[in-house]
Amino acid sequence: MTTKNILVTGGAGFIGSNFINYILPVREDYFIINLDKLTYAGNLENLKPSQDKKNYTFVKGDICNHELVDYLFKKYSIKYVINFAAESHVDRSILGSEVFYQTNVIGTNVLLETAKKHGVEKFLQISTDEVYGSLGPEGLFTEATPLSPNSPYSSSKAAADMMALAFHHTYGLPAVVTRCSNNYGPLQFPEKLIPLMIINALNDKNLPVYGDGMNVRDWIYVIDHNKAVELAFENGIPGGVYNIGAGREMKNIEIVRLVLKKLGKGEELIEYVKDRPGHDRRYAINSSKIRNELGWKPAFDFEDAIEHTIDWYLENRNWWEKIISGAYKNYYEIQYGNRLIRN
Ligand code: NAD
Ligand code: TDX
Repeated sequence: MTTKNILVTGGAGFIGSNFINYILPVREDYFIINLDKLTYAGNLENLKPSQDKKNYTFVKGDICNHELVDYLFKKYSIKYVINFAAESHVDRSILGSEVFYQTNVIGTNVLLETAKKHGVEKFLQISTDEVYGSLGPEGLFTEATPLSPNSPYSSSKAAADMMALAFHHTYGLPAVVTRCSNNYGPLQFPEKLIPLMIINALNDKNLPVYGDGMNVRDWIYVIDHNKAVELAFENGIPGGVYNIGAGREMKNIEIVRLVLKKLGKGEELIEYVKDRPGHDRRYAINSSKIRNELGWKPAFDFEDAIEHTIDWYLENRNWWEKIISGAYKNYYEIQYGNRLIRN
């Protein structure tokens, strides 16, 4: 068995930690070096199932630190990269964009330059459907849809995607880009719609719905995303882009009502608040390329997986109570204080 030494960045966040916990038991040929800065969104508790595994190690550090990244490539003879690391929250990018460009653009550039220098065999850039901008009521994003990002977050992700593809075009770096829709599942940081609504409802706090609540997102269970990541990493064609989506469009208000119903809470908790500036109206993904070329399809039914997700937050109060009583409190006050609540 040939071992693949893979630098996984951002592996202490929501999707990255789910990826590591999912992949290590099924891929004994992977040795994962998880490089994560442990920002507010990084949490080593997420990695409890993996932390003692022989084929796993953790390094606390910044993907923008060129020296450190180069040292890790040498030390672990890294030939593969999966770049999950990012500042990932749109609302935070609206409050302040600098760290988004730092990590998502400069950090990705450091990884690409170092990967080029060390002759990596695959560089997977984890991206998002938000790079395509916003859809009207009809149509789906395909890989040919022009990039038209609207937020500081999505513009930084679009820059990183284009850089990865430019490194393939110019230097032959075997880079692949995946663009996934909105994820949900265990271990998602409570700033994102679904965990925020679950936790507020459990605490009998108002559920802040932006604008008219009719914005649409296309939801995918995080393990389905990560299975697609595994396929794109193993079999994705260098220079290729793969959209990932489960075809489950929901209006935000439908998600909020569903959460309340499952928790047996009343709709009087819903509070319509001032809209997110520049709020994209609708995202929806055509994922036929990855389905046809790489044989991926989602395995989880939305109803079951959302129920499992809600149960996970009910059973893991300790995980999120620590978060919401810490630095997150300041962010919540700024984001949902007088500035946002009601027009
Ligand atoms: P997250 O915010 O939960 O986790 C991000 C992780 O990156 C954290 O562990 C954080 O500590 C780490 N990180 C941040 N800056 C870093 C730096 N400079 N150096 C090293 N580590 C750093 O994000 P997530 O939701 O798990 O998203 C992971 C990736 O997937 C991101 O690239 C995001 O753009 C993309 N994505 C997310 C979604 C979604 O619905 N959450 C959908 C599509 C794509
Ligand atoms: O309190 C809220 N109220 C509300 O109405 C929050 C946090 C969100 N919303 C709305 C805004 C969006 O229309 O819910 C929708 C989902 O919001 P987020 O969870 O912030 O996700 P989104 O902005 O769609 O971006 C997410 O999906 C794509 C991730 O955060 C990105 O990292 C990913 O690239």
